[in-house]
Amino acid sequence: MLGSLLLLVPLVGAAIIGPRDVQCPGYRASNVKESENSLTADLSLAGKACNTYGSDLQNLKLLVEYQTDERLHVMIHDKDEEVYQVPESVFPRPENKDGAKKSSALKFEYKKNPFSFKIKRGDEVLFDTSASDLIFQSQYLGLRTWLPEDPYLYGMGEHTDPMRLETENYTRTTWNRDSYGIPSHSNLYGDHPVYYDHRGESGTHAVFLLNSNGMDVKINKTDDGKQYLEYNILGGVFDFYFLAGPTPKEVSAQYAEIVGLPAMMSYWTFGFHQCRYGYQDVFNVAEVVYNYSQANIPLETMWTDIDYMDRRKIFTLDPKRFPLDKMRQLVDYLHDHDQKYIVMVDPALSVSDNGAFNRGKEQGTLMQHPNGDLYKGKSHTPKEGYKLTNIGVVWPGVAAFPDWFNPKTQDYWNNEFSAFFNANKGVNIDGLWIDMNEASNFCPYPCEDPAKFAKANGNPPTPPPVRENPRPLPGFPEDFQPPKQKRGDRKGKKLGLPDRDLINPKYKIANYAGSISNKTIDTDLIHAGEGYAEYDTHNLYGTMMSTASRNAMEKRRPKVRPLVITRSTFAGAGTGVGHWLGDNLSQWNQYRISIAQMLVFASMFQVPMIGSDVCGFGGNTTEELCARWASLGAFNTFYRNHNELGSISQEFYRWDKVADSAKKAIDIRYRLLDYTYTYFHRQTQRGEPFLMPMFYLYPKDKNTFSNDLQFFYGDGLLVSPVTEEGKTSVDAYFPNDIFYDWYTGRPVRGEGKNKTLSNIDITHIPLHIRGGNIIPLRTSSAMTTTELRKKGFELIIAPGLDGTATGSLYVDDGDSLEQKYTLQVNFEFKDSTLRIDGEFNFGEPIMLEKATLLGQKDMETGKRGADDAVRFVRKGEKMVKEVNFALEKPASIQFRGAN
Ligand code: MIG
Repeated sequence: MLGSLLLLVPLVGAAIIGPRDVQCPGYRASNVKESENSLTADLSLAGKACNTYGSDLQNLKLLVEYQTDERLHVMIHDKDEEVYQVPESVFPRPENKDGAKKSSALKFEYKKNPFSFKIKRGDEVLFDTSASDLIFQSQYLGLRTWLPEDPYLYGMGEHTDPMRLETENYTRTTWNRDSYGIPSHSNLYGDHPVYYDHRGESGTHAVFLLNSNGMDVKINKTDDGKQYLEYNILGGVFDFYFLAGPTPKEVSAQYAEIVGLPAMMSYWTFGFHQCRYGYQDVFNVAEVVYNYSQANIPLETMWTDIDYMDRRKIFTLDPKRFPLDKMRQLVDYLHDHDQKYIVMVDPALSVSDNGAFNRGKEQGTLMQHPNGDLYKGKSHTPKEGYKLTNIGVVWPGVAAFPDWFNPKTQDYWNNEFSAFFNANKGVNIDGLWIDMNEASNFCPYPCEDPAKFAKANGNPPTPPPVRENPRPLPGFPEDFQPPKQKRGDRKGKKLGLPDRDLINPKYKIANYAGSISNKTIDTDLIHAGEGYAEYDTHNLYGTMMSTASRNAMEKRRPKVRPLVITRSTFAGAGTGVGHWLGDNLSQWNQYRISIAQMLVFASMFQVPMIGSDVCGFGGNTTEELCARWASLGAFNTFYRNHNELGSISQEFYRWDKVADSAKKAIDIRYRLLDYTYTYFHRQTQRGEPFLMPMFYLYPKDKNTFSNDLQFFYGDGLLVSPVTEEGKTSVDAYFPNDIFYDWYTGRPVRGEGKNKTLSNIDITHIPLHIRGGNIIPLRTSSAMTTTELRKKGFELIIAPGLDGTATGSLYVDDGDSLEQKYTLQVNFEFKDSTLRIDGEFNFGEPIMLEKATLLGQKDMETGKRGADDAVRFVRKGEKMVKEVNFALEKPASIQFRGAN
């Protein structure tokens, strides 16, 4: 009894100390200057420093910019700009456009003493920092905003909690972490410090805090019941972007303006992918490819995990199990059959490898501690005087990590890729899978730490940073002038304050892995280049590896869109790569939560290429779970079956029912592939999301706000999977609107209530077309996407309650970064007439063979159209075609390109 009480003491002591719980003086605003589109002020500490988690900074600056009429930028930073800021090289800042205070949808209001501010949209207060005094310390930032009662908040990833965030006693920590089993209420692989706040009738907005430091965002109520959200951050500055919405779709698009529009993906990447950890040799891999073709299940891409490496060393092949000549034959085989191949690359380099590791060592592209030691441990004696900077133990044993901040690392990485993945001599991969880039380190902290010792002794002293000219020198040449600053009077280098405890900051974020250096790279490591600390940039490691890898892939195949699937991400990752949701388990709750995860990444974080390990990664799946997941996965943009070493095999052909489910779902997915491609492409152009939670399309219908088990696959399709084990029915919500059953075409009038859909065996997934949409489809599916592209098109016209419908179709060559020929057409159905309008600028003829109008009394004779061929002229000539559905004729319309 006594023992357990004693144990509780330190826990209570460490718990929940936020900006409200410590008496800090806050700041006072002075020297306020306002212009049409900005406001600046000085903030000075309004009393005696409280120095709770480091020392309070005396002087801060406030910068408010009306960047667009929907985007307000509010920044609070140290006067000298020494405090770390996310480097522009990793996260380019959005352009400050022509927003103005007068026309802005958002208003900034402030109080001078103690300083606090409010963000308003009309009369609606969106953000109000008067909830606490502002704290800005060397190793802690604290700020709390009031929120309305019972708020609907989303985002703040990566996590596996319900899509709508909990509002009491809830902490979201961001600190990228290798997180096997993806437990709920823990920090996972990526960092996306943005939350969406949906307020129904009054609209949606988002708050993005551009900060890469570790943080706890706490959502809770005060003792007297007032709702708040609170930031507790280990460093950096307050760099807020407020996005006005007011619709959820608009907020997503506004967020894309900040983090960047997502990358377009090749047509084939939407095909089905098969992977597992534990294919023991190249034969095993070939066998799986063969089995898929025998089972008549389309397999677009085969993957190989770290199994192919020589004792887990990157850029090597196991000479016995995955010998080069056989690997090349395997890849040739796949390519001959219009299939693709992908392998994994980890960041860590084995120190016992004399290939890539040695080259990195020679080129100095591996991480080093400030004293130049690559090895830190007594047991790892530096070889021949070479001081290896290396931190950990990963798969290949003792390992070093590339330093992405080093300007030489990109070349190093490019060269490794072009040699190992050489099309003529190496493994000619089509896409890339990167893992362990949080970065993950198996060796717990302190993994042995000579750096600490050296630091204590001041050996060697760190040289002062290289200076840029700190002030203007009138009359001197340009090179002597300080670099031009876009905003404010930026003096410092924004590299981070000196004399911080980079290992054990006083404020402890709720990192699931314990101390911030545990199971990752030591946070006191100083990067090459500018000299950023890992403490500040930890959350950027995975995304920097992503960029370097995408660049390296582009180098070896300069014309095509690279596919890189990464585990660790930061805000903006979608501009270059896709993400899989990591090491889930073959369990029903993880099947369910994968929907929320996918939706949040795709719509709110702008990482639209997204999917979970279908059938589950860890543990053993079951026939039922795998069958259900095979069809759910078909409605993830990234659709891959993946499994852990040691688990039972789970390729779709292992069970008849699973094979049936997969075949049916892939058939639908492939027929819809150009619909997917069209709207995915739209997201890459405009930021308008493709995969969406229900409330995105029904933002005023409260019943949709927390629904994270159904979702929209584009504007036109509602997916309502069965989500409970042992069930063949699902209570699906249908908003007040008209829907049509995908399989029968029968109208389903939504009434703002649940409907029970029943008799759904495990090979089936409920799917409804949303009225108001015209869906372009291939007339039939195929075994590969290459074959699929040869099929013609048909349209399904699903009139909305007002009798009209719209849709579009985008077609390009499917693979090139630069497109010469594209087809972009819009469809509109109104007054019994289908109008086709757009640009036909495409090399090959595209056939529109059929159009089906839903909602007719007799569905069979409901197929109407015109048999006159529609000819489209090449080279961007405008085309317009009207098809009268009053004609009682079977439809056959042809888009013909060339003559
Ligand atoms: O420590 O490469 O999330 O997909 O199969 C585990 C082996 C390393 C973790 C990845 C998983 C992959 C596995 N990797």
